[in-house]
Parts: sequence; structure tokens; C-alpha cells
Amino acid sequence: RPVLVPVLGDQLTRALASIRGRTKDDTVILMMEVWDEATYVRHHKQKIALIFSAMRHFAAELRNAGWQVDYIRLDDEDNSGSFTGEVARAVERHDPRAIHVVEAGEWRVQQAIEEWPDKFDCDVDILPDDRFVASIAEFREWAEDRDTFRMEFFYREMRRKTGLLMTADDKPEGGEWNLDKQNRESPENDMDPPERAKFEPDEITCEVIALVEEQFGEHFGSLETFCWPVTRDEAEEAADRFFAERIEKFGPYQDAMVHGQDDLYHSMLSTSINLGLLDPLELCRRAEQAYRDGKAPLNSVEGFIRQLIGWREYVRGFYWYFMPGLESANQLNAQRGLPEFYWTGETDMRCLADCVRSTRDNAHAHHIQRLMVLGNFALLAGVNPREVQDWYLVVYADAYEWVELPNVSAMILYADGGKLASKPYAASGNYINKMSDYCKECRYSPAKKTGEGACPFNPLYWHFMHRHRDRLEQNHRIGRIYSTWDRMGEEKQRKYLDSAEAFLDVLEPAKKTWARNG
Ligand code: FAD
Ligand code: DLZ
Ligand code: SF4
Repeated sequence: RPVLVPVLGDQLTRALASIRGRTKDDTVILMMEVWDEATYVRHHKQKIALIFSAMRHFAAELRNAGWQVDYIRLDDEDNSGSFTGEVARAVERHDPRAIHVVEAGEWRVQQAIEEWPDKFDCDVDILPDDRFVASIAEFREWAEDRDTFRMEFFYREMRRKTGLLMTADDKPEGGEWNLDKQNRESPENDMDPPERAKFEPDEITCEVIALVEEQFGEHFGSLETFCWPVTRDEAEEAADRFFAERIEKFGPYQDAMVHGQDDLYHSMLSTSINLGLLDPLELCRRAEQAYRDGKAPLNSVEGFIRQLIGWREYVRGFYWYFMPGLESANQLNAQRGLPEFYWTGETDMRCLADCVRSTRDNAHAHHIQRLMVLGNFALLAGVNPREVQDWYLVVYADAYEWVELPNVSAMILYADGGKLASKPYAASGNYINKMSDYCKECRYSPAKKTGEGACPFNPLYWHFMHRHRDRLEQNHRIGRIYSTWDRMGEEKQRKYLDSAEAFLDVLEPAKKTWARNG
């Protein structure tokens, strides 16, 4: 009797804890395209195509290497539509002596897996996902002693644990842990970053694209521009290109935004990392080597490593620490519906229109667009966290709840009341103007504070600060802003509040629930 090894869509590596060390002749690997996962939100078409294509390529790679793979396609006649249903059918087919499965990335799926020991008449081993530097238990231990957590302190622990950018006497390379101060360059006028590696859809991807168009044609996003890496080899080529051509300027321009330039110096590797095609620690080691070889400056390399062993690890630990409550957190009591333009891109606010366009065309927007344009607007306008969460989960090809939810609920919306971030990331038009070229051709002016033609972020910023004064005045990082507000005097304050309300009154909510079925 074999061991049955279910491999989920974001576990596509032979180094997976449930695969490595197993022998081919007593193992059946089960991979499942299931309706429940494809539709629990109405994912961007590129996201579904990417996952199915990467799954099919991985299954082929395993078979070529001699593994027995039982692969269930979405349109297989007897497909039950769920992971548990498919494991039940596989148990019938293979009569396994045991099931070995790596814990799921998402709470919803993990809940289902935890029922398997009672459901199936064989041993079920649920193994930790050791593709992360810190285990869920390790984060819990770190978090349990604290009231508020800060990524920075967790990150230092991860630097010590991995030895990345550490000197022989256990000090941070260059004397400082975090070089973010050097990573806030505004964009240059004639920026011309080298293009990222793009991959023509092969036969498998074309087949999947046709399936997605047929089954999910109504979902958000376009498929014509699909060019994601779908195999380990392609993902490695994309990483090679990043290390050869873009990492040098990754740091300085990390927060820059340029109209129509969707990738800038970002790695564009998140989809491959989250699927399991690339190992984040290996990428960090390559980045460190680039620094040691004099090919990339410390601020770029430290910034890249911090995103991976700092933010990425931290949000994953945070997710498991606060689930299931994190999904419904709404400490600022935000109740507005998601505006329609998040789906259509139809708004005169040029920054938002460009970020939605990139999101629709690429199933991607870079970090500062997600945080300081799309996220900042949702925060200031008081959009309901559940609607914002659904949107982010749907529209990005790299979106899985464990990484999306902390970033949305806690980082951009402050819905957790400040457990993750020390202050809300609220900003007026000034910030976007400094970090982008969006405002130059916008109908609105960031210099105009209120009234006709004023950048809506300006009055919305003060409206937000005003309505959350009780909570935010106590915050040592943001509380000082209220002396500026008080000095303005009543007339000016009224203008800000009236301008914001006039804008919000005509803000069109989404016509239909694009994110969820039914
Ligand atoms: P780069 O800028 O090249 O960064 C390198 C890597 O660092 C990324 O590939 C990613 O793996 C990691 N990283 C960077 N920032 C974060 C972060 N805040 N949290 C976790 N990992 C990070 N990332 C996702 O992978 N999936 C999501 O669903 C997701 N949702 C987000 C929602 C919001 C509101 C915000 C503000 C950020 C979100 N991010 C998410 C983080 C980040 O925006 C993306 O990882 C990044 O834009 C991916 O592009 P890249 O690979 O070019 O990243
Ligand atoms: C997102 C997604 C989609 C669209 N489809 C599948 C699928 O058919 N089969 C699969 O194994 N995984 C899929 N996924 C990923 C899962 O929804 C989920 O995010 C991961 O299993 C992590 O828990
Ligand atoms: Fe965005 Fe305001 Fe700049 Fe227009 S003026 S692009 S709305 S920040």
C-alpha cells in the first residue's frame, strides 16, 4: 500500500517536506484542480491560469523524473470539486497506508485538512511547511511576550538566524540593520529600466488559458498579456535577469512610481516564490552574494532581503497568530462599499487609474502602488475591510490569504488597531506627487488643498484624521499632526471637511459584487 501525498497548488517543489526523502515506488502524488478553490473568490483570470499551468507543468516534471502522479483536472467528469472530496476518491483508488500532507498556506484549507484524520481510515501526517525561515510555532513564541509587534525586531532575529548580511562578530553588515532611508528616491524623468523576463505561453499554458476563458470568462482581468514564469526553469531565468539587470537600482527606486512603467526595478518574483517555484532563502543568498561581489549596493540588497525574511515571514507568522479573527477585524469601523473604479479604472484620479490598469493587465501592481495609492485611498475613504480584502485577494496573481490579509487588514487599513503597524499609512497628495510622475498630467492638483481641482487625497487625509482623532491622537508617531489641524482654525478645517464630504457623496460604489459569486 502506497503513501498518498496531496500537493496543493502553491506547494510546487520537490523539496516539499512531504516529497523529499520519499521513494518513488511507494508514493502516489495527488494534485487537484478543484472548483471550490477556483471560485471561492472570483480570482483574476491570470491568477487561475498561472496556478493551473504551474501545477500541470510540475506534474509533468515529476512524472518525467519517475514519480507516480495522480492529476485531477478541473473538467474531469467525476471531479467532486473539493480537496477533501478528491482525497476521498484517491483513497478509494489507491488504498494508501498513510496520507502525508504539508500544512496549507490558508486557514480555510487547513481547517479542511485537519478533518482528514477523522474522515479517512489511514494515518494522516500533517507536516510543517518548512519553506519559511520561521515556523508558525516559532513566530508564536516570539509574539506571545509582546503587546505590539514590530517587523523590525522580528527581522533582526531572522538576520541572526540565517546569518544573512551579518559580520563575523554578529553585527549587521555596514553597521545598520535597516537602510530604508537610502531607498526613497523620487523617479528620474527618463527612467528606462531593463524589461523583466517574459515567457510566451507554451502548449500547456495555452490549453489552460482556453479553459479559463471558457469557465471563468466573466472574471476580472485580461489574459492576453499572460507572461508569468510557470516552471522552475523559467522562474530561475526571471531571477537571473533580476540579479543581472535590476537589483542594483531596486533599493533606491523601491518606492517610486511612473505612469505606464509597471515593473520598474522590482523583482516580479512574488508569484514564483509563493507557488514554490523559487526558494526565498536561496534568493536572499544570491542577493547577498551580489553585494559581496560588488555587483549591487548594500541598500538594495538589504532592502530586498528585508522584504523576504522580514516582511514576508512576519506577515505569515502574524496571519497564523491572529486567524481566524483577523478576517473580521474592523477597528476603525469602516463601512463604505468598494468604489466601482477599483474594477473599471474609470476615475479622473490618474494615480488610481494607472494602478488599476496595471492590476487588470498584469494581475500585479508593485508594493508602493498597493500600499500608498490603492491602499491609502481605501483607508482614507473608509472602505469596509472585507470588501478591500476580497478585492486584493482576487486581483493579484501572487495573492494567497496568508500574505494578502495581514497586508490589507493590518498594514493598509489599520483594521487590527495597530498590532502590525505603528501608525496608519495615511498620506495626502503630496506624498504621491513626490514619489511619482502621476500628478503632472492629472486633472487634479496636489498643491490645491480644497475645492474644485484639489487632489482628493488632500481633503480625504484631513477628514480621516479628524474622524479618528480619539484613537490616533494617542499615537506617538502621528498624534502631533493634530496641532497642525488645530492651528488651521475653524474655517479652513470646514473647507477640508466639506471638500472631502462632497467627494465621498458622489463616489460610486461597485455596481455588483465582482469578488464573490452569488
Ligand atoms: P519586490 O518589490 O521585488 O519584493 C521582493 C519580494 O519581497 C516579493 O517578491 C515578496 O515575496 C516579498 N515582499 C515584499 N513586500 C512584502 C510584503 N509586504 N508582504 C509579504 N511579502 C513581501 N505580496 C504577495 O506576495 N501576495 C499578496 O497577496 C500581497 N498583497 C499585498 C497587499 C497589500 C495591500 C500590500 C501593501 C502588499 C501586498 N503584497 C503582497 C506585498 C508586495 O506588494 C508584493 O509582494 C510585491 O509587490 C510583489 O512584487 P515583486 O515580486 O516585484 O516584489
Ligand atoms: C488559488 C487556487 C486556485 C485558483 N485553484 C487551485 C486548485 O484548483 N487546486 C489547488 O491545489 N490550489 C488552488 N489554488 C490555491 C488554493 O486556493 C490555496 O490558496 C492553497 O492551497 C493554499 O492553502
Ligand atoms: Fe493622484 Fe492627486 Fe496626483 Fe491626481 S493629483 S495623480 S489624484 S495624487
